Amino acid sequence: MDEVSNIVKNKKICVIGLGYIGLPTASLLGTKGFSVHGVDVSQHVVDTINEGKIHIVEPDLDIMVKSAVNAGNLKAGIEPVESDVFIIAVPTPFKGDHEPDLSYVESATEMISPYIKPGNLVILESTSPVGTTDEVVARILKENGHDTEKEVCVAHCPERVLPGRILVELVENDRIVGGINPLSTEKAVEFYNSFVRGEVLSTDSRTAEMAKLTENSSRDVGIAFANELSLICDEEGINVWELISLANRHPRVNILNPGPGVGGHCIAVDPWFIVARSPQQAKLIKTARLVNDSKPGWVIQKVKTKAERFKKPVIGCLGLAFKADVDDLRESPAVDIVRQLIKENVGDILISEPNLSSHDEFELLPYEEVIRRADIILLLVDHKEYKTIKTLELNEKILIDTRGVLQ
Ligand code: SAJ
Repeated sequence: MDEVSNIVKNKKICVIGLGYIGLPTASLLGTKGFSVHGVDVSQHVVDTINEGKIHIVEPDLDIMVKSAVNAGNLKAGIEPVESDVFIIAVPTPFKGDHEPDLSYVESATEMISPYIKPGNLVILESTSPVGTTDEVVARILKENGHDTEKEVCVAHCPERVLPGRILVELVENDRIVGGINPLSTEKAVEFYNSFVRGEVLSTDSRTAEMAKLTENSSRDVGIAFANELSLICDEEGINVWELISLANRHPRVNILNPGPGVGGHCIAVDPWFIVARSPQQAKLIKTARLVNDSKPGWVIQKVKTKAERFKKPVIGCLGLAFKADVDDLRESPAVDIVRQLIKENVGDILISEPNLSSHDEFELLPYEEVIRRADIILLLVDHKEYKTIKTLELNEKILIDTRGVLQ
């Protein structure tokens, strides 16, 4: 690895998109001695980073950004600069009827195109439908006059980091690297080997794209199974948490946890990229998405049924984030549930989210106050703070625990 590091050290890296993947990647590379230029469309994001500060919450990211900026190895701007390696880390959401929206990938590719020279390596890290690296990124570069057969290498290396553990996983996780041709694969593998401690596995770009979608679909299908079990157990009067912990004592069974639905910008999105291209074949993957997407509606119905017992019910909602111990509300089922309860005027809604100090839309209260004042306690996220709540404190209150924290 040292030999490879020497080859790529001092190279210039341009990272497009300074969000949850781009910023940690840019700052990590900066602290490894690369000269990194980060690009973001938001002037606020650019200014924040150039001050050595961060605009997202992720453990230790502030320290890493500060150290890369202070060392002079990380600068941000709204335009790219000439570099040796270009990393595209922009969002790939879906639009309309769950069709992939590749407009950010397209505009990022157009944006870097004037700065690309022979010998450069372009890497797409954004999670993408099969074919994107070749049919979108390489195609646009070719249309702009670049020779992607021999002179400019293009590869996909999907990010696989878990929010909350991004900086650890960026270095420790194995990476899958797939080029649009063998030379591109070789160059991209060499690059990742210079800063990744995990194994760098090589394949072609289409398999790399499908591998990432497969990982997240596999988790989505697993969670859908757990969520379906929770509905069955509710009908049967069985505690699903006890059931799963018993079933998981089998040496070859490992059931995931039910919850109020699947959130975040990855697992609730990526399986649709497979369904969009293979609608006839991807039956199980699509059904899992529908099962998980229907869970918030089921939780809302549960709350409404319990609320009927009260004249003016006070409903205490614990948690807004899409999962435990993060401040990220993107695609959060908890937010959808709270919003709907307010919209339908189901009762007085009190909300706690210990990872946020305030929120534009919701008034946030300390969770102790929410518990004290509520008739119905709706636990939506398994934040560590809530795990310290003693069930005795809940007295006669009605508990709807979607995460099995207070069982
Ligand atoms: N969830 C459950 N039950 C579980 C596990 C998760 O309901 O047993 C819910 C969570 O509460 C959350 C959602 O699923 O709402 C997703 O959370 P997560 O922790 O499973 O995953 P993400 O979205 O934070 O990160 C995933 C990771 N993928 C896999 O574990 C296969 C991560 O490695 C990827 O890099 C990331 O997606 C991504 O960016 O694609």
